[in-house]
Amino acid sequence: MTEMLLKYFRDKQQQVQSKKVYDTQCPYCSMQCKMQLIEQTVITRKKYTTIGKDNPTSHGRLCMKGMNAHQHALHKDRITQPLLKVNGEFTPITWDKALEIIKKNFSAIQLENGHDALAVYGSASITNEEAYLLGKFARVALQTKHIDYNGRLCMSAAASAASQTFGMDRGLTNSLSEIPNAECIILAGTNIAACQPTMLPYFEEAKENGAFIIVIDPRETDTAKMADLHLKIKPGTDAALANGLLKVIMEKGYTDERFIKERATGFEEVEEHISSLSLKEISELTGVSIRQIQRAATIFAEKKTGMIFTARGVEQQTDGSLAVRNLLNILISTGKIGKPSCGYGAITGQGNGQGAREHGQKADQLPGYRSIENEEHREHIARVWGVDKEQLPRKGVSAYEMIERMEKGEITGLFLMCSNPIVSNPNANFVKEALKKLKFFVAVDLFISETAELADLVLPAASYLEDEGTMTNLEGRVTLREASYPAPGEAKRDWQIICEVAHALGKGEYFNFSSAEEIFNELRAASRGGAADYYGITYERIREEGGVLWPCPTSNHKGTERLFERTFAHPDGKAKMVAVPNSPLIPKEQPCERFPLYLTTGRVTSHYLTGVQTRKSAALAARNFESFMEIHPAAAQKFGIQDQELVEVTSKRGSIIVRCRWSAAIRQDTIFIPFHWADSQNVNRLVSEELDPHCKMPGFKVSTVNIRPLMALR
Ligand SMILES: Nc1nc2c(c(=O)[nH]1)N[C@H]1C(S)=C(S)[C@@H](COP(=O)(O)OP(=O)(O)OC[C@H]3O[C@@H](n4cnc5c(=O)[nH]c(N)nc54)[C@H](O)[C@@H]3O)O[C@H]1N2
Ligand SMILES: Nc1nc2c(c(=O)[nH]1)N[C@H]1C(S)=C(S)[C@@H](COP(=O)(O)OP(=O)(O)OC[C@H]3O[C@@H](n4cnc5c(=O)[nH]c(N)nc54)[C@H](O)[C@@H]3O)O[C@H]1N2
Ligand code: SF4
Ligand SMILES: [Mo]
Repeated sequence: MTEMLLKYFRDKQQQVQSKKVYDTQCPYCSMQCKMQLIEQTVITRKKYTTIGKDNPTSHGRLCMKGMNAHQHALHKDRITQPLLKVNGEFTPITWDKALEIIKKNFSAIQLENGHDALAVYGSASITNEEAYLLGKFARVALQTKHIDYNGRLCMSAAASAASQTFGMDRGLTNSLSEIPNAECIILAGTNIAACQPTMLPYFEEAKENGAFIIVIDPRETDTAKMADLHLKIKPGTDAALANGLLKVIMEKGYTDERFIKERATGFEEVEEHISSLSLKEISELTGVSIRQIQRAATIFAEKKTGMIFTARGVEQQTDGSLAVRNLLNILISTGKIGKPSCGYGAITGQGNGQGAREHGQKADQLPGYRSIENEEHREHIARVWGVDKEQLPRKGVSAYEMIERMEKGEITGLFLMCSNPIVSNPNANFVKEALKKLKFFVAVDLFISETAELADLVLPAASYLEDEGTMTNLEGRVTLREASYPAPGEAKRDWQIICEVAHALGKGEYFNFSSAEEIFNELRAASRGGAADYYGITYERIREEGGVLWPCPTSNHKGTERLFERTFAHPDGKAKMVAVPNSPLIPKEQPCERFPLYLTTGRVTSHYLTGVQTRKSAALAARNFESFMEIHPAAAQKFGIQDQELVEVTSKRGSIIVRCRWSAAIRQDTIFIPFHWADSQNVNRLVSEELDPHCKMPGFKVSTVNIRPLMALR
């Protein structure tokens, strides 16, 4: 090799060695995998790679979304300045100007239409500090009762079920490390292989140890492929299937009498109700054979240890909270809770789906999982905040109900942080029209999302690479996302934005924070003594221990791995069982002549939620660049639809156009469409706006539709 070439390679090596490493956590799901962004500078070009980092939950694993997350954060479309809409076009303005405009418009709206005319719509993708601060911002800076968040569409059914049955809602009652020793595992409406890929090894290990896995899903997903028994249920009938399982358990004498007597109330009512039901009817209703119901119930009951996991398949139903409660009835009846490898897991969705549902973003909630209608709770929080208890607003309404109030003109101003409701809410055409009616709308986002497009003012936020704070993962483990990458342009951290708006509104004295840690220390005090008690958790401890599982009431408390070992969290210490009807009082849509098929919706591995982030990631978008409809070939043929053909899908509420994908994995009476795409591919244009009366969760998983080949339209 010539001297020149050698010199070239030596120089090149040196250039590559100018390398920076940034710690963070994945911006996507509830596993909150720890990761590092490696920035290599080669001459003037920067090259990025994301690698996993060891931690007690995902042990260094990453899935394809995590590995490519930096592609959206570093994307050229990130907004870098506040943008004001002038004559229909976004124009960059200064932060000072933006804050002045917010003050002027928010004050005018509240003067004219009252305090509650302003709404705040938050998110479970922001940190605990930000979720906490947003709740405080609504109650103290805006003094409005109208605050809710995207977690309403996600965790509300499971949260309501666990709170009612156990007296407390932490997604997993046991730590993940107990899964490998469970002898039977029921996975109901959860597609872990696609949605929490780095959690899958826990179940694979259980299987290697001989566990019997039962999957309940209308589709044979990659998760269902792992099952020993797949119950290919008719959408929306999980409550009835759980009744069937309970019937077998009760009639075969598999109940744990002692556990029920000592630890639960309501068993007799459930038993009486179950004895009035017919297994044959349940089998017809659910599409699951009597033999399969018997087999599933017998195996679950006979094994010494067993766990049940649910996710949105069971929960995003107009009877989702009761369906979950009925699955919890099974755990209690068989005494499989509060013991090693026995318990429940509502598999949390968003990165901070757990923490963001505990500290006051919900319409009826104050920090520490307190109630805004409870006088003692109000007093505690008023004291921490230094305000008069009487000044704290009362409870507001859920996310979709706030949108209904926008449509009615009762809510005329909106502060939206980290969500894309015109793609993620049901009945999307209505949602878009409602948001258009607002007098003044501020959106805080990384990008001009489909919803931000409608805003009067868009504020640029920092991403997961740039914003430090705590995130509570699906185990209930409070983790610390270290993040030091510089935010682009004038983008600010969400907590800074909240503080600055509060200052502009003259409420600065309650929002004097100069770091996320300072906010966390106030959150700790606010949560103290509440159901979700973080008081004993500090940044220092999280750094040392790699995360702390709540409840953790004091600094020498080690955190709580397994819940309910001796008592449940209700005042009498007992779990509350409840009799659940096979079908809800307000019936779900049923296939008819006009709309002959069930539509169910959900996710694919390569995209995240409304796709604003993952559609900007070249590596992820390449895997699925457009939406699709999964349909059984036999059903497709009945409708004259070829594989890969474009189809129009229509419901009572609207229609969309997507490509057809034949797949024998799905039931013949059901089609599946993911919700990661917008506009003419936005499946929520079709989805019913009916809500679960207990928790206000929309029924995303059951609507009815008609389909036809697009060619036939010509
Ligand atoms: N790749 C990816 N991962 C994600 C997300 C993402 O968007 N993409 N989002 C994150 C978030 S916020 C969430 S909430 C979770 C969601 O995680 P999951 O709830 O696991 O995901 P879904 O695809 O919505 O639904 C799960 C399964 O429910 C099934 N299902 C549909 N209807 C019914 C029914 O009536 N009964 C039963 N038993 N099953 C039914 C579907 O076929 C699907 O396989 O994933 C998180 N992880
Ligand atoms: N049909 C159907 N609809 C569903 C579901 C379903 O299964 N079926 N699932 C529901 C569920 S479980 C969920 S969780 C919801 C989610 O629904 P959304 O909350 O609407 O979804 P996202 O795509 O996460 O929207 C987040 C927005 O915030 C921006 N963003 C990302 N990070 C940050 C940040 O750090 N700060 C700020 N300020 N902005 C940021 C993103 O660019 C994006 O525009 O959708 C629900 N909708
Ligand atoms: S999407 Fe979830 S499983 Fe995948 S890397 Fe991110 S946090 Fe981990
Ligand atoms: Mo979610």
